[in-house]
Amino acid sequence: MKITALAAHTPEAVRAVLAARGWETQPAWFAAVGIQPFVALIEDISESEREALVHWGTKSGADVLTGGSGLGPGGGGWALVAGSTSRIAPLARYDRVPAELSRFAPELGKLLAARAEPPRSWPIRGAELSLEKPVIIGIINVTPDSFSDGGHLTSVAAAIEHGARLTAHGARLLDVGGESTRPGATPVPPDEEIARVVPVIAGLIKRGLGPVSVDTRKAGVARAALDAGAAVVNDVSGLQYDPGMAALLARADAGVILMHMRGTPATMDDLATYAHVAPEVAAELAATAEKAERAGIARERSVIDPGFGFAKTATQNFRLLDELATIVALGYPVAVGLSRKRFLGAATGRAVEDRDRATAVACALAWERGARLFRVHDVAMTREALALAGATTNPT
Ligand code: PMM
Repeated sequence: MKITALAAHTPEAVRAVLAARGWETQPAWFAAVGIQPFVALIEDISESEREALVHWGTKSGADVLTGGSGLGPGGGGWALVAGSTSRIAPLARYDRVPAELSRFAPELGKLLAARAEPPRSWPIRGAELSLEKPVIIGIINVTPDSFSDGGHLTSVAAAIEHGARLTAHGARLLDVGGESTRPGATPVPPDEEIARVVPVIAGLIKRGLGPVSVDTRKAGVARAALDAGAAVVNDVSGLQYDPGMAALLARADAGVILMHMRGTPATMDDLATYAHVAPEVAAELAATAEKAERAGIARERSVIDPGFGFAKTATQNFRLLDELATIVALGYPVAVGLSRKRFLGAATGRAVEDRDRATAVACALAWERGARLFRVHDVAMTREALALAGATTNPT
């Protein structure tokens, strides 16, 4: 007799075992995916829903842990439902569960569908970026005060040259920003921001570089950037800062990056209060993405970003990176901005100008947890780390 404990974090191990024993490709894959663990936290449920879940768990072989009062607006109770995906899946079907549990079916169905069919591409203006391979977004900050490279790109020509270098190193999108959003940074008037970013965007496009993204919270700046040829708007405020942004983006055919933050760069450090950071950021990002869709921005155009360093302490950033799958589970492509951030210095002891190795490793960890877009300063180093991560997790 021989017993082997297989790797459980990927369906690949089970698939390989079944394939080697003569299973057809598709059934082997479905069986392997069905065995993958699925854990859902269900909140605001009633006492009777809790009881019905416990009963269902006993019958179906899923683990169900519950607690809470069963009082309050939605019920106030909670349940953790855990087990293999195939055991949990019937809970997402009206026709397979008792009536008391049918309220959970639509939301669970969405989560299971998102996991089974993650987005494979991202439509932006004039292009469709495949997410099968990492999308590296090269940073071009044209600000006198950005925290990590501020002041280096003082002329339009230097910024365009920088864009050419990032493209040569493997960037698939160039993100041009004219306003620093580091903690405590002072806002830049829209005219000044436009004067900084538009000549660079126009210059990059004239040189055949890009596609180009504009990093702005302001609708007026986004409009000027789109007029200059930008294909993506990267709004670090997640449509919170400028009430005109959602309507502008609904009219444009651009890609949109919706980042999570609380407050503004001036106030965000005081708002880093979470009982459990990943589910709370996920819930706030889901609300932002729904707001975008309600405003008329096509769902498939939205990428979400948990906003590392924005209204998060170092410890919260580490938890968020480790639990990034909670954000990925929402079903949108996930972008991460880890480059040179302070929490990387907290782990490595390295100064801001010496954090590109830590950035590359953090991006590889994020890829493994499901992130597909990586906003970085040093494209070449991150590209190597992601080539390795991609070759490991996508062996075909
Ligand atoms: N971080 C910064 C600026 N823009 N955009 C997205 N989508 N995600 C981020 O994490 C993010 C961002 C701050 O970093 P910088 O000053 O080095 O550009």
